[in-house]
Amino acid sequence: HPRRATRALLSVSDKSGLIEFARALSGHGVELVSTGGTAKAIAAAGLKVKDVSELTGFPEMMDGRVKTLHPKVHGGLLAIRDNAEHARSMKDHGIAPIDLLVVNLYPFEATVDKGAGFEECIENIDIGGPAMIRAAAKNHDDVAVVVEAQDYQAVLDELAANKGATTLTLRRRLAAKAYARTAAYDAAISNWFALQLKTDAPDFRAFGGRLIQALRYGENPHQNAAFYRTPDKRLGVATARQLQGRELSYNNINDTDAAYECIAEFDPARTAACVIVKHANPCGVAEGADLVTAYRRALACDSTSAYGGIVAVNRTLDADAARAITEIFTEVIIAPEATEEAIAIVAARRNLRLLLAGGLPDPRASGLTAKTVAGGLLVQSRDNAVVDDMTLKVATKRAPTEAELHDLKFAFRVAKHVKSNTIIYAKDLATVGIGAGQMSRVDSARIAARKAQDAANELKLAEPLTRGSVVASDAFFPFADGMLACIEAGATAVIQPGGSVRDDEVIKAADDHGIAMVLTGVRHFRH
Ligand code: 93A
Repeated sequence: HPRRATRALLSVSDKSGLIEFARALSGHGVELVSTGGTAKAIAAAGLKVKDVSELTGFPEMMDGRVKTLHPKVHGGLLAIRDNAEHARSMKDHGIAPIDLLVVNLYPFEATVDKGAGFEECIENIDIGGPAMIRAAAKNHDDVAVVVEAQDYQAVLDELAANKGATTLTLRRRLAAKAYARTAAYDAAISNWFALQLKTDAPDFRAFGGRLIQALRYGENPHQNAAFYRTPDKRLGVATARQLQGRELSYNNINDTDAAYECIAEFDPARTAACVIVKHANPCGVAEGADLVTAYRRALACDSTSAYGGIVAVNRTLDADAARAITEIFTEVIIAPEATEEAIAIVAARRNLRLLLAGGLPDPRASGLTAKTVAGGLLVQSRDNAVVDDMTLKVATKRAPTEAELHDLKFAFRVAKHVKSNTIIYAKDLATVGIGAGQMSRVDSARIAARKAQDAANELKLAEPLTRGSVVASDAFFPFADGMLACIEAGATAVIQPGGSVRDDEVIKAADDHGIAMVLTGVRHFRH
């Protein structure tokens, strides 16, 4: 499929490298056709060039808005060369083939970046350029399309190597690039346009996202914010349907994401489960025979913090669960689906947001997460490690009982979704104490135990539920002290990654107290 380049149409805003390229094309016997400014530049260099208005029989008009939008141009780009009917149309209408298209677009992005006003940005939306690029790329069997100066040399190399012809391989590569360019160009226009409606929203085009909505404010009222959707189709807060309630805030979205990512760890075919999140950390997580039981058990862990929280469930939200959840002030409910009855119950709380995600995301799926740092972006693969896939190693003399093992896995599953340093006490597949975000693991262990004591006082229990619980730590215990604090709170079994230089010391302390300890070999830091 080599194709001789006999006629080239050049129409470029960025004229760097143009003259050298045009001269080399001329040298290969390629006829040059060009739009106004480009033709002028080529002619000024002493090269022969035909003006596109000579080709179309129409002047460029309306401030250049209409210059190449003509069948003589688009027919020349789109005609299939070895199609008899296309050839006849070309002959009937005097359309000459264009074998090489060289276009770079009006500098829309640069115009926005330099802070130009509305009208100037609009005027820099290229119409004819993308139309020609898309036409030539569609017809890449016969036409080569170049959208940036970096590719001039590759074309010249091929013409030199193939007696003035291009190969299909190069034309396909150029076509793929051409569509990437027009897609990015239109994305830039649509993002800019959306932001015109809310001018103080930050522009995060760098993330390649599409604006979902400009938010009222960010983490605090003096910060501007916007919500973008990325090409990642993961089910969750960005893809969910909001059935009712007030507009989501920045913090709502962040917290709802934390809740839904955590609940996705609980396979709905195995168990019902509920997660309550406050300030991006779970404050109660529980499994149960049904959603309402799971919710009540999750709530019991820390009912004080649950006020104004985000509730996520892993099965279709039913009426009983909806009724229980709406008993206290809740900001958001997110579920895969909801029954008509549950939707009606939630509707009585007009401000409460109800989001239906359509399903649960796969906790094992790969994907990227990003976090900004000053002047940069930190990108990493998602933490998609799941405790069920880990090889658990018993490190102590005593192995955990079956009940302890179930609770240990439950606690480690939750620990993945709590900010480090994380200590989770669990009993009967419910959290009974959560220690989050402390700079010292010992503090997390103590805070979680104290919160369990508070819950016991509120529920008028004789002793905190940490008595006879199990405990999970998101990372290894650097010293025995953190684990000893857990034992003091009443934990009988421990799950942790292991790998500290003092593992021996930690394991010996566990053995001294008759504690069972399993090591996962996998860490769940979350900062
Ligand atoms: O305003 S346009 O969208 N209308 C057109 O018909 C058209 N054809 C080419 N802009 C159009 N172009 C663009 O003109 C090209 O994409 C290129 O960026 C620019 C080159 O113009 P000149 O050769 O006059 O400098």
